Amino acid sequence: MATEMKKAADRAEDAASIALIEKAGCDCIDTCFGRMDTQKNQCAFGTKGVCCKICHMGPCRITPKSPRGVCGADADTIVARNFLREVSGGTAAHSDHARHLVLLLKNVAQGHGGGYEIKDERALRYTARLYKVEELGRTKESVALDLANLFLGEFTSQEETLKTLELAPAKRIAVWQKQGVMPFGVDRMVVEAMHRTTMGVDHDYKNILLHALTTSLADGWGGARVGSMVSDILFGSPTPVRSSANLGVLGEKTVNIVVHGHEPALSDMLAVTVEDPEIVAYAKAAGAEGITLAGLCCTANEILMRHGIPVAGNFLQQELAIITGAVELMVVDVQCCMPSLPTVAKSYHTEVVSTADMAKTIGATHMRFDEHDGVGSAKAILKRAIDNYKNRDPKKVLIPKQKEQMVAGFSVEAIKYMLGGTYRASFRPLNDAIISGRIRGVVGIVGCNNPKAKTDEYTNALTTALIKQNVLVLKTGCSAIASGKRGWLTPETAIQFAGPGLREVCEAVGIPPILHMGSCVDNSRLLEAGTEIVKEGGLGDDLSMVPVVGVAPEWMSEKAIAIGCYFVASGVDVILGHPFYIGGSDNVTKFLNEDTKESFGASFHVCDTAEAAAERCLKLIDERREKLGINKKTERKLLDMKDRRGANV
Ligand code: BF8
Repeated sequence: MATEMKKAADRAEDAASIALIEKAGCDCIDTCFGRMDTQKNQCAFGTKGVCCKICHMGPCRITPKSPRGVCGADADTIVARNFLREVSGGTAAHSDHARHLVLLLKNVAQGHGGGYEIKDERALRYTARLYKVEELGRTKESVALDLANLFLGEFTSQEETLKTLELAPAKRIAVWQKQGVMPFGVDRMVVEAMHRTTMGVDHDYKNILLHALTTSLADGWGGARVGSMVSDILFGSPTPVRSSANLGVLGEKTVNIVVHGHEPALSDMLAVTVEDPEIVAYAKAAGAEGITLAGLCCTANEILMRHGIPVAGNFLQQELAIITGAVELMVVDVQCCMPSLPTVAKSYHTEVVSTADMAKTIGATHMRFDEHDGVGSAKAILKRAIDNYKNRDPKKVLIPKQKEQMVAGFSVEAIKYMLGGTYRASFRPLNDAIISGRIRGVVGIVGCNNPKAKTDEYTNALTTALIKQNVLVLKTGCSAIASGKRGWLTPETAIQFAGPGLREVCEAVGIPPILHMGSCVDNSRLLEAGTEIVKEGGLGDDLSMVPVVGVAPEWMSEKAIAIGCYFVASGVDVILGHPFYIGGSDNVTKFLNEDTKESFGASFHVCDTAEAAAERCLKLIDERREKLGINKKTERKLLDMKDRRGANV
């Protein structure tokens, strides 16, 4: 038993996950942690990116003895092609998510929104002005229709580059033009990526990698950015909201419904409908005290930011949520939903319900979500969960007590208001704090969990080290949830560990030193924040000059690769906790980790520990401060990994 406990404690940082990994062992449940052990001798060719199965003369594997595939492709071509396909997968995921939202906006504008509405008319009109869509004196519906049609063009445009690119600083656009990476429509870019990488087309690794960067820009300055903007219009722009995080949010005596996935249309409707008196009465009639709706992964972030719905956990807690034995129903839509969920659920009473026709899993009940009748679909799901409450077996229930308070909802607009007040909303105070050195720089920590590493450990250690060094940390995705689970997303908690300059600014403004900015799609908000800093002035005229860095410590998804690429192509250095599958090609590795510095002003870096990543972040920030001539305005110390009491962070 002692050995099992140690193993569980090595797999996750938070006590709730540890308790449930141990319970999984007792209940004989196969989880991703155990499967990681089974898979531990993972394919060395895949890891290096040198396995090619693009045609059926193969699969070919590159080794010193066989340096070319049957067609003659070398490691550079094969590694670059595999990489481009991964970037395209990530871009497609974010962008298809955005497309669904744009189509919903169009339906709402045409009067058949099925219970959805334009919740944030101010965001609609602001966005219309950004795209030069006439809005003065027009109804919100007619503005929304024009905007929706314009956004659909961002997917289908064949000959014009994306309009959303124009939201970037002028100097960055000039870099993209010079490098030839201005994307056309998202769909064209992804199709072209598949064409280029099919047998016998693009063999020049540099040309292939430039298309990877082009495709990623169609994500960050296309699909993802459009997704965040339309979400704000339809569901409301996030503003700071208090809630709680970790599996302790589940109720002992309530019907527990966990919503998991990414697209906010269904989850937002569930968040609204769960308060419907008819549904509340239905739950009480079933013997429950009420309903607890909680989120997992990025869907959690969407409804947390807009409704304060509690977060059950991040990516590696999806199976653990079911293992609590207290979840009546888990709703899944698209992305990051493990195919194992219905198998885990078989040992409990939990019903897994899939809702997107494009995302079905054997063993899950499929209840197609009909956006034309959003309320009806949401009510049907909620009632199904309530009907399942009677099947909960108290002997199988373990709800951990961990439930930390958190504040989320820091959209760029909300940060502006916090910094400058309602009438002078502006990034000026942030720019001034960076220039004076009270804030050393800004780091975006993003991305997933990965069972190759101890859940949340790297992410949280890095966050701690950075705020100690007066670095403001912006977070999205499962990385943001990691801070929430640690209890560090309130203005009162992490601030004790912040350096004096950062602390002073946060206390004056009333914000935490770690800002939860949303889901993975909302990484585009980090680019938006960087652009606001550039526009505000005093920190250079391009993103490649601002003292900002991106880090993906525990990443696992193709989406993270696309995000990393659009950050680098936008001039923001990116640190990875573990490398891409590119180690089989020195040329590809050099292109991404060195050459892009010359052409785009930023590159990838790999740091396998939080300490190394913290040091690299500070080095990169200080280099930019030096170039801006503001590095001497603050006392600089190399990273001290001890806190004020001398304890290791
Ligand atoms: O899109 S951070 S594990 S949930 S991929 Fe997935 Fe990674 Fe979480 Fe959201 Ni993003």
